Amino acid sequence: MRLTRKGLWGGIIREYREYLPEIEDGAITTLLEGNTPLIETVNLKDIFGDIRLLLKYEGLNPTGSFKDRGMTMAVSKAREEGSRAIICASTGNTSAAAAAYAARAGMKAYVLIPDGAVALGKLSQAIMHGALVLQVKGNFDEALSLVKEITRNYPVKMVNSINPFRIEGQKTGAFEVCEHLGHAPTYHFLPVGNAGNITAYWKGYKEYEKKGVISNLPKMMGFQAEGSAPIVLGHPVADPHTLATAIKIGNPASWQGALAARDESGGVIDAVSDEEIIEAYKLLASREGVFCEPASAASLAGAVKMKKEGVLNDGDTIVCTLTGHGLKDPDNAIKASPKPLKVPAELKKILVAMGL
Ligand code: AN7
Repeated sequence: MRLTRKGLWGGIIREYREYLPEIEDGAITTLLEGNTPLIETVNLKDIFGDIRLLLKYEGLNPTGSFKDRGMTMAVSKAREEGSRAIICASTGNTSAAAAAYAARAGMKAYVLIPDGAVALGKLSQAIMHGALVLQVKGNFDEALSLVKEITRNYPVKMVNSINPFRIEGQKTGAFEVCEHLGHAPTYHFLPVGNAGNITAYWKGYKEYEKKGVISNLPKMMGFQAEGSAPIVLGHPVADPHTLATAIKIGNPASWQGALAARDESGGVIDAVSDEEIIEAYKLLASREGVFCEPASAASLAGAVKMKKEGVLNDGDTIVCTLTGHGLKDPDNAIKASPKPLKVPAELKKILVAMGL
């Protein structure tokens, strides 16, 4: 196990090559994703007591989400195969990553996003990186069906997480957690949308255990938003709802992967309400100084819920993956917070407003 590293980080393909599908040097397309911090929480003892709680802050990837880990693999492989164009349906973050990595590879990116349901930062990224952005008058699930149809008939490479290389790249998140801790956590909490990431983390943990890098496996704890919780309900949701637009998905592509992660690890797939998500979102920003997007906070909201239900114990080590950066979704941040005070440019009035 590499508990310390020498030299500069080379991105997940170069760092974890022996654990990933083979790939030609010349095809590697990287923005040096990965190597994100595992931040120990220090101000949540009133909620978690003697539980050790750490945050895997994936918002610090190059395009601000965990999608970069999968996208470096998917785009590099597409390039190796000679593809000239990639396509995805997305609730936002996949489109941002696809657009950036396609730009880097000199490829065309087509992204289909649900009209009006993608956070502002993500939309700005896809546009800035030069993707053709198609705002579909429908939801994510409809957009994904259309993408599948297009890739069946045209030479455009699908980079949604149905593409197995996406999962391969994303499993490196689990590797990093093990290296940082020196072991696997007791529980690993994740938000669940299309369920690719929980599938990928579980694959990563199992591979490290098989290779003898770790000797324990975590229980995988996936949380959907209450209005978009097909896996919890046991059937697809035709018209999913949640303010956490990243996980507003009614028919997850990796449904079976999520069930396997839950059942093999002895974990849980459950739901949290939008209110619980916003509470966790504000708690992280205001108490820990860590800003994630609403969907990401479903992981912590899930941990709070499990603590309240008596599932977690003192001495447990818990990791919550914070999948995307808070700056992705400025509208929800502003909505969740008190309005800044407007003051005249006068010292006296400012001092009064400051309570001095
Ligand atoms: C911040 O970008 O599906 O369960 O199209 O952006 O692996 O789908 C995003 C998903 C969690 C859920 N947190 O992960 C997309 C997309 C954030 C996300 C998820 C997403 P999966």
